[in-house]
Amino acid sequence: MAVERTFSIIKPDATARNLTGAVNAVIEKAGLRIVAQKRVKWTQQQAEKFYEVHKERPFYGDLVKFMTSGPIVVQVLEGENAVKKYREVMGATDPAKADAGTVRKQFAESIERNSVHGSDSPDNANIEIGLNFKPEEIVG
Ligand code: FUP
Repeated sequence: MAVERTFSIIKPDATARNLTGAVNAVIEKAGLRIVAQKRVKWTQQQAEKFYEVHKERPFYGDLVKFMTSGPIVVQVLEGENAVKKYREVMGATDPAKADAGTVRKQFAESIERNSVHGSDSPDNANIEIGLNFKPEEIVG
């Protein structure tokens, strides 16, 4: 398996509780390298575009509101099988269903305020990285 990249977000519930470093420690302990990282605040338009796939879902409006409610940390993670590995590190979307030791089990407040995002496929990782980083911002 070749080295792969995935896109990660540390969400507003986590930045608000000063958990950026704690989440990063879990990421790095799992063997993923943070090869790009910046703290930003998304506009409504950025959040709507990022979550476009969920546009018809009942939680879409609240999700966009939450994701623009405070600072987020966007990241590119690199490693063997990075997409799948980071999904495992994050745990299930609903923290009540997440395995012990995962980021969401340890830190998430609810299914919406669930601390982190990670791409669900290599194709989506490329799209999401492209929406949030210029190539020169990624230093592997
Ligand atoms: P995940 O890939 O685990 O982040 O989960 P999804 O792509 O299914 O959902 C994306 C985001 O939508 C979640 F992180 C939080 C939000 N969401 C809700 O707020 N309510 C739901 O019932 C499902 C998802």
